[in-house]
Amino acid sequence: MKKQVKYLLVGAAALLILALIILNRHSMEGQQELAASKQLSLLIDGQETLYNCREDSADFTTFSTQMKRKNGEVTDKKYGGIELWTILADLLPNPDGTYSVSVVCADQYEVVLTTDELRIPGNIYLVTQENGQPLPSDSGTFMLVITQDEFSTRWAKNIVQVKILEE
Ligand SMILES: Nc1nc2c(c(=O)[nH]1)N[C@H]1C(S)=C(S)[C@@H](COP(=O)(O)O)O[C@H]1N2
Ligand SMILES: [Mo]
Repeated sequence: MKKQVKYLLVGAAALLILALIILNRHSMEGQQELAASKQLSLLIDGQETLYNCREDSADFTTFSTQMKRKNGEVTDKKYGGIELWTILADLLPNPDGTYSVSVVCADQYEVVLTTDELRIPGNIYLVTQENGQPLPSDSGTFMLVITQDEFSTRWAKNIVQVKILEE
């Protein structure tokens, strides 16, 4: 009798462990899917929207530009991304309005953009690829690339949120 109870307990414990393993595997798959789907938090006039970046979108383009550090180093770069204004214009309540756009990074680095410069074609991109590969880890999932600035100081790496406020 006592032996049977023991077997039952061992069996129940084994089932519990199996259930936990399966549950854990599912939640890990969920996190991997989130990372792979490349979501970015947009705060538009105080309201949060999750933007789902699709690299198979027709708006996704590859382009070449130069990274110009303030120390004089110039590096040729090839990125893949979507023009930030293409993304925002679709989501803004008033696409013809004037907004202040602030790009916030994981290290609290913050870059401010005007609607005028965002509207210049081929100027400001939200990039997710370098040389056809995901960005190097220090650049994060999303990075800002500005092709018409004198230096690459505002190429925000590791973007965590874009805050947009109508002026
Ligand atoms: N998040 C974040 N992005 C950043 C910076 C930073 O300190 N933090 N530095 C900027 C500067 S000054 C330059 S020149 C470019 C390239 O930086 P790197 O020299 O580290 O490659 O990234 C820009 N983006
Ligand atoms: Mo820099």
